Amino acid sequence: MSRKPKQPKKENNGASMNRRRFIGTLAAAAGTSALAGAAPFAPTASAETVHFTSNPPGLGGAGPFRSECDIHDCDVEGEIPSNIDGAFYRVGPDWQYPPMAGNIPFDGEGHVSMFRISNGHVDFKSRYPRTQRFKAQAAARKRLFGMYRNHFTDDPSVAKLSRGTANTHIAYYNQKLLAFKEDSPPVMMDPITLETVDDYYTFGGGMKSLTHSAHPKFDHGTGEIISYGYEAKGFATDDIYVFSANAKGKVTWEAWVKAPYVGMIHDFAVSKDYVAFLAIPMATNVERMKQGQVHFAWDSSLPTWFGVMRRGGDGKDLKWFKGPERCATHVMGAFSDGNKMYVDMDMALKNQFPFFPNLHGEPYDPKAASGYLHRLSVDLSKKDVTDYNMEKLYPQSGALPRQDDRYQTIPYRIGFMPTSNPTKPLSPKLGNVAFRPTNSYTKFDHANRTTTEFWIGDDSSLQECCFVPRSKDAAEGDGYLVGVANRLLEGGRADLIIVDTQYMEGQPIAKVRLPFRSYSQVHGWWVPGDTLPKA
Ligand code: V55
Ligand code: FE
Repeated sequence: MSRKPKQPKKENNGASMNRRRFIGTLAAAAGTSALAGAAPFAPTASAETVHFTSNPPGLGGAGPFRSECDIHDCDVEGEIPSNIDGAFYRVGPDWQYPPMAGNIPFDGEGHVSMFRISNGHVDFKSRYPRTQRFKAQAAARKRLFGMYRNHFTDDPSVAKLSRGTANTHIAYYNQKLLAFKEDSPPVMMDPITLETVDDYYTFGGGMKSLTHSAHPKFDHGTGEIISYGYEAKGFATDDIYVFSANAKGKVTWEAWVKAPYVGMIHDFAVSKDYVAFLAIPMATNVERMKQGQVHFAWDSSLPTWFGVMRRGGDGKDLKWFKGPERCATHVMGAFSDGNKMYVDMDMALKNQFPFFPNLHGEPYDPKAASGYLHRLSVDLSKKDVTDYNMEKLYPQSGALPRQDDRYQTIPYRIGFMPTSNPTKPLSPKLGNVAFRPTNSYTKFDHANRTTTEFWIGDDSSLQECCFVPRSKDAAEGDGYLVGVANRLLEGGRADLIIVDTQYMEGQPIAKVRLPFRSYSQVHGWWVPGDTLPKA
């Protein structure tokens, strides 16, 4: 089936908008919930009117932003050292049109922003990637795609288009940005202008998978990308495609393997010698999809499976090791030592996504959804071993762990993660909030299992951070963290925060003040200025 860009015919066969309000479920990290209830609306309103309910589901409670904008010379409080030169890119969902009732924050159109930092100055730019989906909806002036990863709910006119929203992660590869959604191939963007260059990038046809993960890994030395797709032969297939491509876009290795069951495989791990996957009980549920629901439901009766295979091999050696019900989404870092493979992930007992339903009707349990860093490991030389090992590394709870990305695929020592410190005060000014904001970045040193913490204060919530090396050859973890903070007493207005990793306990060295809230990031990526194309 060809999914090359094609504009659908302009026809008016979409269902009229359902204006019923629904419960807006938000990110676990910073959720509040809106009240459900029927909202009366004027019967004279046209079905084609673009109108957002007061609270469509947005990550972190952010409403639709929808503004593509440029700010030349942002307001900077503090001083940005001149050794910070590069671009911080971030992406997150930002509804283009009002979502179908019951849809979830993860289905908003990807919106990419860039903070270009140089000589103490910051220029900001934000653009929607022109996905096939975005272009079709813009032309029709309405929503054409239905529920999260559910093609059964789409307008028939878009059946041949890529459903990808490019809303999850962004990375720099071969002088271009790639914006990812795990149900489709990447969307390629120009790193200077943020214009979309290719709405369906397949490594020149070299990538055989119909999907591509949001979490490729990069070999810092060679620029090689190592990546995969799940449901790789199409909807609800148990095929995983693993591949690598050199720094110039040529696929140099590929293997097809099978998943133990069909479900979300959001991130993976790559070491010098091995590739590892964790299959979690977030199972693809075709029956529910046919009833108009989202792609996944959490099946607590399923085990987890940790699969390890040789990197560069044919995949026949892939072995799945069993574990109990757990939710884990992101890899901080991974490494191997001879026959032993180690993968560090934040891990929780139960479903961490309030907006993905529990199959057996259990209510969402925020305590069981709290993630803690765990080290998963197996010794591949022990032929009779059937289960993987799991060690809890630290007491801090959090999500979205990162590392010094120069250490992807090789032994690493330093990691970072947004956390919430339960011992810090909650500002009475925040009112009676039912949640504790994520207001720390914790630095983890695995060499001695120590931590240091940057705490932003009780009136802010922090999004994911990215690490910026102090210089090209700075020691591991020596540099800065960049990340967006929402100021909760200012309607969530956004500041880019810059923290020195040697002075985690101090104040940010600089704050880049945006005059608005913006959308919430899922993931971000730092690109050193000397590797960017000349403007
Ligand atoms: C994640 C995010 C997604 C998704 C699946 O853990 C998993 C993150 C923003 O979309 O579709
Ligand atoms: Fe992710």
